[in-house]
Amino acid sequence: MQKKAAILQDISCLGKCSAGVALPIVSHFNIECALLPTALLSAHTAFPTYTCMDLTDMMRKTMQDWRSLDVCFDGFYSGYMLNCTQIALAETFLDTLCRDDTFVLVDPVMGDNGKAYAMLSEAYAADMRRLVSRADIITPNLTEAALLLNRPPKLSGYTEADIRELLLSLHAQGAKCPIITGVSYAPESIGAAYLENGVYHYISDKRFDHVFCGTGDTFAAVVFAAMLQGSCIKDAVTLALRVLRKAMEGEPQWYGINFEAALCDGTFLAAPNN
Ligand code: PXL
Repeated sequence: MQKKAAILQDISCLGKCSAGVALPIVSHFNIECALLPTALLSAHTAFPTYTCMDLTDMMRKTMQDWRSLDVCFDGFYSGYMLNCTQIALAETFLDTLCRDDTFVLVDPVMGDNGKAYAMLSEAYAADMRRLVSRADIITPNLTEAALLLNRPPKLSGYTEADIRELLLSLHAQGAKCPIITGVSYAPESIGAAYLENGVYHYISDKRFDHVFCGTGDTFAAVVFAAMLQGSCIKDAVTLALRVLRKAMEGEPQWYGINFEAALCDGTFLAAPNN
């Protein structure tokens, strides 16, 4: 049976992130996607100007409709959400439209490069802490890991011991399997560190200097889709890093990475059970 995934993300009409990245990637793994949009933006928030429509009411009504249709999802992946009400709706979604064995990935999108996004408040971070404790996998970057732990974000200078401590603290706070992205111990490489059954692992790939909105969304979408199709964490993370490398080779595009190139390269996204 084809797997069904629910994706809670914004739609950014210009720029490559969130639903614009998640839908093509997850579909590429032969997974049927249902999108629950959290917001509609004229462009993502890294553009100098943008207009944002809050879709909280639409989320509530859509969930009512889906419940009346008796739909139930094999996978749940949440990303950019605007407010605490949306986080609460995500929890209700898990309670009413998912099963106990639904695979859950929460990307706690709250900031990047040491800076919190505009929607962040203490209440938002506290509610996000509750949501991440419901997930099988969480994929914070270093800034988001610090925010989840209520610490000031630090940009660089992390040692392996620091990263282990961050992962163990996230785990102690309820995250089953935290994967921290953007971890670099050498100038030429960058990757992801994670805890699996309490054991530390680190996988890296080539580092690129340019920084793009949507990189974390691409990583999370590949890990989500590969694991929903049966990959282990190690294979899913390795694949996601290879996709990022392919997407960042060539000309830098400031509005987003070239994930399409990776999608068109058949060997990149060959999921084990497709
Ligand atoms: O990539 C995360 C993200 C998602 N959605 C919107 C964003 C960003 C990052 O800036 O602006 C609207």
